[in-house]
Amino acid sequence: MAFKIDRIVLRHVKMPLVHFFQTSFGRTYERDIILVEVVADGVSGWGEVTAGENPFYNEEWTGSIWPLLKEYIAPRILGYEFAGPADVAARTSHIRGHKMTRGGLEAACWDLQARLNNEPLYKTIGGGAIKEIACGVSIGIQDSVDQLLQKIDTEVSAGYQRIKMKISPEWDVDVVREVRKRFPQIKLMADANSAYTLADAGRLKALDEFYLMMIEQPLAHDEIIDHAELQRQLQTPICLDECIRSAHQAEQAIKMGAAKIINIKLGRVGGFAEAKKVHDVCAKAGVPVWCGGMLESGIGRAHNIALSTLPNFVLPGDVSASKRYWKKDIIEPEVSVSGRGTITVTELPGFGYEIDHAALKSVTAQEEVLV
Ligand code: OSB
Ligand code: MG
Repeated sequence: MAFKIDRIVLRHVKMPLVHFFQTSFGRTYERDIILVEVVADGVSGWGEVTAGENPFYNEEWTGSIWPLLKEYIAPRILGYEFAGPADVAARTSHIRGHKMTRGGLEAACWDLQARLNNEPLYKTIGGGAIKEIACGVSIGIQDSVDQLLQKIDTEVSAGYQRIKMKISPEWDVDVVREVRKRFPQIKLMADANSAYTLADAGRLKALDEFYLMMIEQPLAHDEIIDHAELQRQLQTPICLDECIRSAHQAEQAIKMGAAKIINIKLGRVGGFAEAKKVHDVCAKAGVPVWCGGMLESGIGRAHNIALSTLPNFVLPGDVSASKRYWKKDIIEPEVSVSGRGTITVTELPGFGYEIDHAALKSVTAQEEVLV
């Protein structure tokens, strides 16, 4: 069904995390998130821009999103007659980078289409092969090893199917050794967020002894060639996150032997249309994928759930329960995870949850309507 967007509402929401989250590039206590609402014929679609508070994961940050949406993206979207959401990304493809911002708008258009069709978003994107999503958790760098062990214990007891721990040169081999000693059986992986270079290959090789499921993005955010070289030296499979911003890059990385597994993040690749292409390229090459997370509010989380219903999402993702992040999420009900570490996909139209407008209002710092 074709649509024409006559209004875009931007919201800046501030949501304190239940517990700080630390990666190799920094610590976050409170999320500053930009939400995008697109309105056509009185029906709203919702999206979330998944960029962080600082330009450290990629070039985007909370402050770059609003001006880009207002000055460059909205004028290309408002009033344009779209045959469908698959055509939205092309309207902003002349903009370099900033795929999370462009992708937040694109994802909102898919949600809009789902609501116009009165069907669940997973159906609109062509998903639905998986109805119960396998969940893992991502655990940040802690102040002490004891604190990390305690957190892992909590999440394993809750039923989560795999544990991802963040590593950095100050928090790696010795810490992973302690985790393995205490939890010899769990599915465990490590995410370095680009904290190493090829000169650290020996140090990374020391992780082989801990039979990790994978090591995620050890080297630079834009360095596929070095990852291929590193993979030749490691037994542990390399999973790429930051490096993969398009299906073409996924194809190249796989061909070069730079990745045996790929983490798909909806925002990082610019939305559902490209995420589906990345998924398909990987499926064709026999490379398993899983859904990454960016500490999303319920809106981005619900989009991730829809994405995770595509058939090649065969590994547990970083999509976990709302309560691990928020005292109160902005959707109703919150995303909850079963005792066997799964999320059941809902059949409600759109992304499958209601916006909790009172909760949303209470965390909104700024709002602007673009027409
Ligand atoms: O690399 O996957 C990452 C959070 C912020 C930035 C980058 C990453 C992450 C996570 C968190 O690992 C995943 C989540 O729980 O949302
Ligand atoms: Mg990562």
